[in-house]
Amino acid sequence: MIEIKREGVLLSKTQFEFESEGVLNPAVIREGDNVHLFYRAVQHDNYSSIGYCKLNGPLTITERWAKPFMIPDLDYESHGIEDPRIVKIDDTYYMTYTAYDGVNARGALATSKDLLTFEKQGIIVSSITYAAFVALVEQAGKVNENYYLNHHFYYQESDPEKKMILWDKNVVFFPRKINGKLVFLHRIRPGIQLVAVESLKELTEEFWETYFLNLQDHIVIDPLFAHESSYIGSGCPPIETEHGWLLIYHGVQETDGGRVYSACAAVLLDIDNPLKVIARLPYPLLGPETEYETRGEVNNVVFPTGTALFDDTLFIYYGAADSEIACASVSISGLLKELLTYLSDGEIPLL
Ligand code: BMA
Repeated sequence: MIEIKREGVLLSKTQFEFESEGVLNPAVIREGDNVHLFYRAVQHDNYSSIGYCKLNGPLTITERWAKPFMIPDLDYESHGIEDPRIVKIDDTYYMTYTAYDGVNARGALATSKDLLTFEKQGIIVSSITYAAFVALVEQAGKVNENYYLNHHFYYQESDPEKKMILWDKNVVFFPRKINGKLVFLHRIRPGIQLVAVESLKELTEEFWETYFLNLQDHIVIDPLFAHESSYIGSGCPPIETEHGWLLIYHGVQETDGGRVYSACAAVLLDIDNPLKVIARLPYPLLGPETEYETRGEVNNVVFPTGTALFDDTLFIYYGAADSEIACASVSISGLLKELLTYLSDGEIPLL
């Protein structure tokens, strides 16, 4: 088993109204000696904005804003903006987040050239209804049946009008183009899927219809192990390594005591074809164990959303029990070595 070190809680809620209920799930980007954290700040009524703080090195806070960095100000995000992730591709920062309007939760994008001013680019996932999605996926019939059986609930039980839009969250870009294409992961329960396009303008509803008809070709991973048996979601932006893309994601298990976000497993994806899984860790990298991970706004949650690499040490930042932001560190070479002992079928170690 790989050893992971808890660095403890980094950020807690404050008296400021915008983050009075919790701070969690930060987008993380390292620039020189600094690490920027754009985090989900929750106020009364589960209404989220994005807060900001700056670290010197991986763990020392040197700046923290007393007001939100980004607020929800558009219709599609009227009940909050949640769970940001960030990468830099060429000279542009891509910040993705979940736009929540009180009913629908969909992946949205904002871009920036300087990390200070962001321009919202809108929803980048489909706005298909559950009913239409299920009809397409069922018709194709080649995917894990949880893609359609579980989803029947949303429109049969809760939405007789069949108007509810498919929840598609955890949109996470790869930090560079792959074969000339922008590539991002997204999550339609229960698995993690991948989109590769030359331009985001390609993402029309016609595009998504074809995509859903061939959904099996776009799934990177589905739940496999006990600790992720309910569903999984892309977590931190993939990290480029000599062995492939290292992906830290979250896995959810339904237990007698409720849902456990026994997060942080890892998977290695082929560098040119990230749909190809090279290796996958069969146990959680970090499950909820400490008081701050097991007790909070939502108990038993470790929700990793960003990393920063300092020499060989990978710092993983995560939401702990939907209340605080904590950090854990691991040797990246050690983690890769461990991962390569769990190769997917037919792979040969590159060591
Ligand atoms: C997800 C999101 C996250 C949260 C997680 C665990 O659906 O709402 O912000 O951390 O659930 O409660």
